[in-house]
Amino acid sequence: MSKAGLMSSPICLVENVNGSLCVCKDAVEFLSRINEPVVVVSVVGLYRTGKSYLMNRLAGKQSGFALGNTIESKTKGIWMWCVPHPKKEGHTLVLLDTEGLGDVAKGDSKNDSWIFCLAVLLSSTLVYNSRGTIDNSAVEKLHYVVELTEQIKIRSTEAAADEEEEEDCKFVQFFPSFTWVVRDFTLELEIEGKRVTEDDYLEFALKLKKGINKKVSDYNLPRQCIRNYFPSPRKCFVFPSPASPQNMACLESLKEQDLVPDFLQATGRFCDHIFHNSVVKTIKGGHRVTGKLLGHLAEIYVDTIKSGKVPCLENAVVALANLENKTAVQEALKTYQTGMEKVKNKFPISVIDITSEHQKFSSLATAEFMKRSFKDEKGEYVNKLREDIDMDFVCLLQENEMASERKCRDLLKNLFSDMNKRLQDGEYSKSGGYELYCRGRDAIVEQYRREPNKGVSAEAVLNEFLNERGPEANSILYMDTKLTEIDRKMEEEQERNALLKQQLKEQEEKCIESEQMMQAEKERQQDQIKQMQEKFNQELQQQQQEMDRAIESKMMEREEMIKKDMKENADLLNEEITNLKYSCKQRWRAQATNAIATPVASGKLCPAGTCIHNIP
Ligand SMILES: Nc1nc2c(ncn2[C@@H]2O[C@H](COP(=O)(O)OP(=O)(O)OP(=O)(O)O)[C@@H](O)[C@H]2O)c(=O)[nH]1
Ligand SMILES: [Mg+2]
Repeated sequence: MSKAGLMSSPICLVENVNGSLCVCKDAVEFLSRINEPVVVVSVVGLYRTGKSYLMNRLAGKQSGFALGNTIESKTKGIWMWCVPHPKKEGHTLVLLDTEGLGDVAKGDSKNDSWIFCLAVLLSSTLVYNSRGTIDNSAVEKLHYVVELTEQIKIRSTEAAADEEEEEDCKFVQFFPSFTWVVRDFTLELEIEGKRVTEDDYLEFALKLKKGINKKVSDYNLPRQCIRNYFPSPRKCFVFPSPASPQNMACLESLKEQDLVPDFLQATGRFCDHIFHNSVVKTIKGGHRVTGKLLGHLAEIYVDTIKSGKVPCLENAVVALANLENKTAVQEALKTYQTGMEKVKNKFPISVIDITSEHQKFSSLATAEFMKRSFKDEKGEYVNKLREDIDMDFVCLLQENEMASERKCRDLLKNLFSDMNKRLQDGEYSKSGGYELYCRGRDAIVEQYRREPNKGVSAEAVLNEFLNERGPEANSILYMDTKLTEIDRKMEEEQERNALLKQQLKEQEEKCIESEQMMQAEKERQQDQIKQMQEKFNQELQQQQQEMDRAIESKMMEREEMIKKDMKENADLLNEEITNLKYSCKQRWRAQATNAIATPVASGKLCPAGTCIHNIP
């Protein structure tokens, strides 16, 4: 993590005052400086169960998140601690400690549900912390999970209008992985006389009962919800009490050697698991969340909750994408401008040189944009970048032209200075003066043409210069007594022809230049289309991974059901898997058509070679 991202102690991310949630500006400001991807681990659970203490262990610190030593709940709202990820370089570990649920003194279960819901929405790993055992009462206390379907929407209202009710199975793709931590666990890990793992213990507690009566369905409901929302493999860790009863009162100040070795060993395994297996937080579509995006995400969700609406994953992604894509355009434009600023110092340069530099830096800028942008499915932002770059390029072309004009005029002025002196001395106002004048002038034009690096206006400036000197040549011609009337007429004709030739030369040069620019523009567009295609494939791949993860977890669930002879549930899961596969295929097909067709059809990004009118 960069120095800017160092945080000596936790700060409040979401305030909870009198039941009203509010994002702390300081925390968002802090996050906005973290451009690394974040692994977000949040802890939820009943109040006074040691959540803050557990989070301090994940931070590798004895203190940090405040603990309370009374029966009153301590943590309010959601607190955040950003630390360098201990195992993944270039990643920030964001620990979210939440307000304890079920505090009777608070008596606002709706507020509890929103805290739980925010922890789910913001994290990539959700740790559920409880004390004692995972019995039925412990599972029932996790009733907040049951409410999640009403509290989170995947798709926007418009997009969901033509779809059936949101299916639980889809949440699996976007929800964090789930770890249950049991504190002060004193039992033996044995089921029906056989030694089992902690994970088996959790799965045993989440086992569904057969039957359809109310009692069975009430029993099954929270379990079914946990299974539906949080994909297998779910993890479980059981910790013994951390210290001897007499030491418990001062747990926070105890040294490692005063803690129970089994507790140290279990928390060690837990921390290792979190550090190695918690993934970077992603949003719908698979885009990796940075600290900056996490801050925006918190604001978007809390504002939605405050306005009385239900947080929607898709709306959040669209809002985030708009924010991020706007910044991506600005950053990419800066890359182009910084690159071209150096080129400007070399002005005047040829068309070939300026267009190849322009091509190079606009390709770099597009790559920069692609790195950062996401969900720019209609190419709206990539086109905005292209337009901004084009506008800059037009100005640069003008500046290059002006620099060339200045240089060429100065050059001609210098080259003609001797001749001007001779003119003033009347050296050409004599018999045979016109021939002398023409020879001198032609030699200067030749010398001018030999001069390198004159830029794009060389012939135009020469043309203008010779035109300006036309009357001067004519008056010398008429003063030359050596010439007859016929000679003069012929010379005049030649003078006109020479000027015409010069004009043609200028036009020819312009023609070549515009062909060079057309070719460069064609290559630039091909490059942009290629980069868009690559980005599209990459996003598609991310979505595929998201879907694979969901399908895999459902398959595991199904295997389990088959093993446990719960055919009905297995059939249901089978249906969900088929639905997931089908909707995934449909989505890709739609996106593929959209992504490839839209930019071309809109005429904003023309297929190579058809967009000459866009050339500045
Ligand atoms: N018995 C027991 N006590 C613990 C454990 N971990 C922490 N404590 C103590 O329990 C008390 C509450 O710990 P916290 O970490 O503040 O608990 P919390 O869940 O964050 O509490 P709230 O923020 O109020 O919800 C403190 O006195 C801790 O020292 C544990 O594993 N077992
Ligand atoms: Mg706490």
